[in-house]
Amino acid sequence: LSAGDAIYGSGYRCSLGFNVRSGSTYYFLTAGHCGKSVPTWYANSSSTTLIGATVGASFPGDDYALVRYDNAALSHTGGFTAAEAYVGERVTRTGSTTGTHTGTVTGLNATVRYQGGGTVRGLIQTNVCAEPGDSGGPLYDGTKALGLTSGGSGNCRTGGTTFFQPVTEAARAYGVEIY
Ligand code: TYR
Repeated sequence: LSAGDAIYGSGYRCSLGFNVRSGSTYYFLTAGHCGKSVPTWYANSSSTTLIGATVGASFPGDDYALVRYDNAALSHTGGFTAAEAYVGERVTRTGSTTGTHTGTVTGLNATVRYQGGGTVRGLIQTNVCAEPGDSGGPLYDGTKALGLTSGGSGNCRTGGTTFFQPVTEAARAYGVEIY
């Protein structure tokens, strides 16, 4: 699996953020609000292809989760290096609902209070659109891994504002390396 692919569990669909590793154990990062709701992830909506278990999730406050690859038959493509986003940076987002969209970083260290509960701090703000199901998917600049899709407003027809969890903080929290 690779960045932006659909992941399924407990009736939810989210998106894979970035593949990561600790030694020879492979995982991926996704959104914390996805991980909080789903203990076991599958690669298909019929839940016949296991990916693995959510082994950590942080939401609210932050919005990141760690999922282990428990199915050795699955590939886990890399190619990214973790980096910090900067204001004005041209960025790209990929997700399982709306595919790939581009835009610009418009702010850093944003605080968002989501409807339905939960305030998340320290987010990257962008004018890239996203929609439900894109959550957890990657924000990147070329091969620089920047963020995980958290939430926002608008849509990919009229445009939107989307907030992202910085990946550096998530990788540090779990002691894993983006590759
Ligand atoms: N939070 C949404 C999810 O869980 C993702 C999303 C992002 C939704 C931006 C709307 C939006 O404007 O999939």
